[in-house]
Amino acid sequence: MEKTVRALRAIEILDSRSRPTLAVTLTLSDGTVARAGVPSGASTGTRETVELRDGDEHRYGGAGVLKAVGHVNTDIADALVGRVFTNLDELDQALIDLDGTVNKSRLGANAIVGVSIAAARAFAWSEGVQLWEFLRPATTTATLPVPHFNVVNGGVHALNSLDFQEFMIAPLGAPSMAEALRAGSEIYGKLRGILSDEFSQTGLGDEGGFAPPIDQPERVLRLLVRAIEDAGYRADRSGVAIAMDPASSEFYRDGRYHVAGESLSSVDMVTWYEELVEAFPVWLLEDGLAESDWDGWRELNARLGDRLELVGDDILCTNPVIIADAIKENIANAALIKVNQIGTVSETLEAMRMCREAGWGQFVSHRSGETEDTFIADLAVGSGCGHLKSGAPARGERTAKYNRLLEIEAAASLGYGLSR
Ligand code: 2PG
Ligand code: MG
Repeated sequence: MEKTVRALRAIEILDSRSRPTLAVTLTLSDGTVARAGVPSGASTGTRETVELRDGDEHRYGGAGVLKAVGHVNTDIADALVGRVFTNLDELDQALIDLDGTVNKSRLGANAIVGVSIAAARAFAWSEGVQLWEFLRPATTTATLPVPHFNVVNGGVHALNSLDFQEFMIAPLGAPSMAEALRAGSEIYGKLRGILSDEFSQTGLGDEGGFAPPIDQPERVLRLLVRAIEDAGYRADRSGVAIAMDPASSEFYRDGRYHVAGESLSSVDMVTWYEELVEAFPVWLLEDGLAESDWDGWRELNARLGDRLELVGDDILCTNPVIIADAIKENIANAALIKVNQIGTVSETLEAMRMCREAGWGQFVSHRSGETEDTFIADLAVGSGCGHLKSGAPARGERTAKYNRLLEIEAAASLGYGLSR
């Protein structure tokens, strides 16, 4: 496969939180045109690659991305246009070399990831295959992932006083993607009713989940179990289970976790999680401890690793170098996978390969700031990783991914779910 880039162009658009981001369009010499929208996070790991923002307070409070747009349209276009690539790795390596920094801070990881995603899509289409087929490593079986619907939002994603950032429902026992989506939507609807009976006001968070005025995680978990059962599903791993992302780096200060009105040590946190897992059908815990608390993570994995999927997000940043350390140190059993944390599709696939070979889970994820781009749906299918989170079963930028999964399901006969 030889591909020549004929044109590359970026513009500044808005993401789902009304902040600027990039849309990138890449054209190949065979006429294939592909576009990518760049996601952006709020609860970011300190070792994520650098998202370049203009810092001009007169535009979007400094959050403009015209510099990153300029880098795509000048430096990157100059380096790629007219050049022949035989695979995506080569193109991604050209981007990494051109940037020349370890954290993609010169050109901006937001500029680079937009080009990488657009290129992956263009290469796939130019080969006449679906994006998920193009992304599938030779050794894996493409699978429709269990959608993890984030139905209650807190932390930095919402204005309520709930410290835990995400409470997700996961139809592990659904027979298909279509039935999983139906379960998510029906439970979301029941939850809306329950919350409107209990509270005079319930806002929405950035990922489309409800943001009720609750500060105790136990109370949210009780409401979720009720909503799952009211909708006619079993609240357990054979039906609909629960996943949580406390995003605990956000409330970790001076070696303590300042959460739900208390100040807890990492050991206290692990004990609390053990109690929650006893009392509720929680099957996955992401960022249960902070990114700098490696000793805490080791303890967490030793005590809960055989009962829970323990996913590292802020602590791993989809970074193959950090993931290699984490595997060696045995501090978790799964990694969150966000393409813009590391900045290219090829490095993301490498991070996923390392996890797969170590027997670790890979949980593909959106960001709190999203566009209508559906790349992650194809990534989750092609990698066969079995699960994906893309927010609530509501709001266009979230449902775009779930609807793309329905499209894939309708067109190809693939299995659904986690094999583990
Ligand atoms: C997370 C993500 C996505 P953000 O913490 O997992 O849900 O949030 O994009 O704000 O980092
Ligand atoms: Mg997270």
